[in-house]
Amino acid sequence: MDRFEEKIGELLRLDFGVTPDGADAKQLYTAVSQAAMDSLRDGWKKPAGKKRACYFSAEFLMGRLVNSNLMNLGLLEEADRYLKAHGRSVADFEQIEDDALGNGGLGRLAACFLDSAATHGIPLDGYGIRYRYGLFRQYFEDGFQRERADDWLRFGDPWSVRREEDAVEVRFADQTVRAVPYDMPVIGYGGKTINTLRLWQSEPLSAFDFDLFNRQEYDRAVAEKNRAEEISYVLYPNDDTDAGKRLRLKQQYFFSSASLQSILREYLGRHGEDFSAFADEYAVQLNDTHPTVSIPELLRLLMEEHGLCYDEAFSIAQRVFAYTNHTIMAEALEKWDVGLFLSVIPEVYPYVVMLQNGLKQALHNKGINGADQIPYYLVDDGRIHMARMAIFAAHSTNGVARIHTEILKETALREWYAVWPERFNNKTNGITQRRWLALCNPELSGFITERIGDGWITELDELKKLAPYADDERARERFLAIKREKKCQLAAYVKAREGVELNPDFLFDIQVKRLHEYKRQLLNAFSILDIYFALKDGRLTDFYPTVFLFGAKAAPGYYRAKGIIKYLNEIAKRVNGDPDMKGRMQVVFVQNYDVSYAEKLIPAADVSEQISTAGTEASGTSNMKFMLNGAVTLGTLDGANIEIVEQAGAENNFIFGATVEEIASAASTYDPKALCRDNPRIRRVVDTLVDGTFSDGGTGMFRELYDSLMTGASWHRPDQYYLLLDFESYCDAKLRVNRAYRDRAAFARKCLLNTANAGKFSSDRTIREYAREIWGV
Ligand code: GL7
Repeated sequence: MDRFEEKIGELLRLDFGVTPDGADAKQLYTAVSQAAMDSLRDGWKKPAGKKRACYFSAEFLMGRLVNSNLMNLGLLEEADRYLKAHGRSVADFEQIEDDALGNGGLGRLAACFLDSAATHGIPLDGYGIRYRYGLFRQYFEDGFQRERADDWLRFGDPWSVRREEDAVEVRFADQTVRAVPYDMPVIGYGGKTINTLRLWQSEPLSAFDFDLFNRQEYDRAVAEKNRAEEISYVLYPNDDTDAGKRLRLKQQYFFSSASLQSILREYLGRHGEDFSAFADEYAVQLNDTHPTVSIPELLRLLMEEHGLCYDEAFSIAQRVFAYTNHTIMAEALEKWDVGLFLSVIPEVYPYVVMLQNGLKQALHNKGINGADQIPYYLVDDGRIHMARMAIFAAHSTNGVARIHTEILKETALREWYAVWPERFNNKTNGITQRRWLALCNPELSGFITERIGDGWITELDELKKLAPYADDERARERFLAIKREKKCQLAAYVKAREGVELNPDFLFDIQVKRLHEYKRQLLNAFSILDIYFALKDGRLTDFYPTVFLFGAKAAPGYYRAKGIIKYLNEIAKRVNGDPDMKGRMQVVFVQNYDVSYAEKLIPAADVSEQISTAGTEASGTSNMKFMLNGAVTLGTLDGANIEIVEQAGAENNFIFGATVEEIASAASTYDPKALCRDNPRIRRVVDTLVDGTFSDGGTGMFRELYDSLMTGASWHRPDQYYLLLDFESYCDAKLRVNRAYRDRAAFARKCLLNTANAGKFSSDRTIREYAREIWGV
């Protein structure tokens, strides 16, 4: 027995008083995790004298850490062997909750970046918030979404270390709190580099007011504590929308200020008050506008506490900060009401004004009279525009897929691009193949490694060598057998979680992502109904049996998104309850889609639904995960889909719908009412929202959805995501995939070519581009 196993036994004995055979899953999880932590303690130190990059992000959607950490440390097999010897396995850790401190793509991207940087020896640390409650847990009640708190800490947090000595104070107008960091090791594959994810927890300056307590004023005694803890209490469940709330601004300032203070403290320890090397030692990437208040805060710290003048401070800030834009959706670009800002962090506001003046001067120097042009105001109409501030004060602004960056330059941010074109650059997103292939699909990983070796685990471009196997009959058969195996595993999981039976011989067509109008789950619903009616009417006779799977959380306040969930659940009830559909078609909406569910769903997919309105999905990242696991994309020319098809070949995917240009030119003539009137297929499916086919339980949700398509809300046009414009081409494409699936060998070839060409979409490639082109590390 080696050191690791000994340590597990010892921890079980000392912490829980149990033997390995008597321990439950949670105790084993804790002991195995702590033993692994123990093994890396020596390697977890910041090497001196190197520039470090800091990823400031309000979200890190890490998912379950135990398996990935054990894998990266090279302990996964040993742990599993140990557990098996005691009648258990790492699969038992599935009951341990995910670490869901993020909403969706933006937070998961941050997690993939940390994994990639550590794997490739890039010094990158994450800085964020240790939310007490992560993204809500979802369940359905009569087809309606319900939410529960995500109490992720109830299994303990063996992967974090509280660093009392590094606590700092953060000051607001109405309170001062202690920010206490919890550090998590970010372990690169092979365990050579260990970076840090530092998450801040908000606490009161003094735990408890004993004076009040003694006077029996219990409520007031704990009130202060509660008010402090409130700041890091819960993640805002909004995805691609701006919360615009006071508490949200507090959260942003809280972690921005704490992170900057922590970096400054480190730097001062090495250099004293000489700031000349600061920008050579730190780069800070702002993940969306959420941490942008870091810019005036750094100015404040440098000027007020260290006596620098504005020009010196600004020059440092500009060299340190870089900004990533993740969306062009107007409703997601953060703007803070000046009054609110002043009431929360009045001490920071003067620095916003200085930046505004600095901008005016900079524009003047370029011969532009910014004062005449609204887009150049940082403070405009009583609101502070955080994206504008980031573009002006940072040296780099990047989009997250080629088309997204083009849209930023040509449309969304064109005035800024005109002034500072050199600041704009693209960094197409990526995903880590360690979690999204090696860990979630050991069967396909084994298949690949047998044929081309395991170099792909750290250099995904190696997958190119797999391409010739797409023409090898035996390889294709093996691939199909693995896909079936993954479907069986998913079926068992779905049976246990949802109580629904899936048939592994069906085509698996999957759309999993946050529920949002622009992602067009409603269009998918319409196409399913269209097929359903065609099957019922006997118009469609050669349909290959298909299960349409959905997973999506709706922001709790997003009424329409919740209506779409209810509608899909009604469709599922109808289709699955119809004896005519037995063996032909099934619709399943799984509950509480999260990282761990994704790890089961994605490897089992034949078809990846990526159907956003062209120009709306900045990049998407699940599209890359499906591709890597050998699914074909049924999608629009939007976000990274464009680059996926470019890599894997249009002939191996199923592209449909209007392009960005076509959407733009349809804008003035598009008439959903007329389409409904003139096209009986469209009319029939859309009418199910209002003709009594389905019940929304008397909520009026379906009528509201109908109206959103036909008349629009007062502030925008009807069907602003052009569902009905793309309806026919989408349905055609869906049937094209379905027919293609009958020729299993030809379909397997397409799937394999998708996997073989996924190399570009490794977050290893992305993070190296950030490191080289933005941070200089
Ligand atoms: C997002 C984009 O919507 C998504 O397309 C992108 O892949 C992701 C990561 O860059 O960022 N922007 C955003 O606000 N959220 C996203 O997922 C929540």
